[in-house]
Amino acid sequence: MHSSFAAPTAAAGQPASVSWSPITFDDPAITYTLTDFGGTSSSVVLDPAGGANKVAKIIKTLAAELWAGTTISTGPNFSVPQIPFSATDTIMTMRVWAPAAGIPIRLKVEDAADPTKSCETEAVTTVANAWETLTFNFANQAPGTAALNLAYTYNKVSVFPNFGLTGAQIGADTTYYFDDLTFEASTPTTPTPTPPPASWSPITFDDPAITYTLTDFGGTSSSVVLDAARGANNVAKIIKTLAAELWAGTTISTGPNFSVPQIPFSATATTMTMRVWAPAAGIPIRLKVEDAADPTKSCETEAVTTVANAWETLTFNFANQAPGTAALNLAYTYNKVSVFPNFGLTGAQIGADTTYYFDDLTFAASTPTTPTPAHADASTGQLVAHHVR
Ligand SMILES: [Ca+2]
Ligand SMILES: [Ca+2]
Repeated sequence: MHSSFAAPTAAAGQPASVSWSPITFDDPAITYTLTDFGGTSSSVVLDPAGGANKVAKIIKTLAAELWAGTTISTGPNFSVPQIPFSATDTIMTMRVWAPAAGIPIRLKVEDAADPTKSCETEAVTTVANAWETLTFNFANQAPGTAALNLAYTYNKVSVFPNFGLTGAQIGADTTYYFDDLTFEASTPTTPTPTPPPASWSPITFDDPAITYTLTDFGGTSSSVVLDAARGANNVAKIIKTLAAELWAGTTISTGPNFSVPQIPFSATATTMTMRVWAPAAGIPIRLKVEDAADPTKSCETEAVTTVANAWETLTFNFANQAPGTAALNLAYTYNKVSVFPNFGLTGAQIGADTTYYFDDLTFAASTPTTPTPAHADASTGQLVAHHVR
């Protein structure tokens, strides 16, 4: 006997209401439903950073409306457990992986039973192609949208990647990842006060407390990737594309406004070193330092690679500025750094995309910094894995 339709369990009443818990996409007891609207295409996938962690992948397609998005639900009728907003608790956080910095991510909560009751707010990405945790304060609703009303039940949530631009305006399918949608309970989430200026330390791309930002210009394409040669070591990968200008490069920053901590140049300490992996020997690598607040204050110098497809440590002496560029001025603040792979040749002149890796940007203090064991990567046998990228 096949009884096709189970009667709605009206008499059974509502299940005990489930209390809110973070949406991780990892609980095997929970069915995560992604409901697209306006031209998104979404699915639950493995974390693009690797491992067994599951995340939501949302593609905003070329055909997407400016308001395209995805409802994330774990219960019936596109619902989630009621989000326990209160007068003092109005914040959710979510981990976001976006293709660029500066992209607005809108989050909307509403009453699953009454779409007229909603609240929308936005946060803006600050890094490209890396996870970051964005904060959504529903006390700061998006302009032109309803304020949070604590008398309402908010038990539905939707995310709108790059809200306000159509797929056509963006010009391509763009892919986002989301994870760990979390309600931030009351231990007051005061934004951490701006810490005192950090002092310079080597840029390793490995400190989980530091957000490494790679900002491309002139036709590079960069990301922080694993160094297959050394296990869990992270490095910066910079592709100088076929379309690149001769001055294409990438700014490496760890602070606001594309900054790094001030580089402590002195009359006797003018040198930085950086580990470089280039596709050929004889390639000029230009390094530029400048004042993050004043681009007219800069100094550029170059070093030339000596090996192909292997790590080497290059030395950049800013006392020897590149011809035609400004000399080092010790009265200036140098707290911004950019690297220009194969400076002086366009991608077209090079004839192909070319890929570089950089790591361990280090200020060489007057006392020579002896390499630490962690940097002893000259054993060439470890390097083979790079060829399989
Ligand atoms: Ca997850
Ligand atoms: Ca590293």
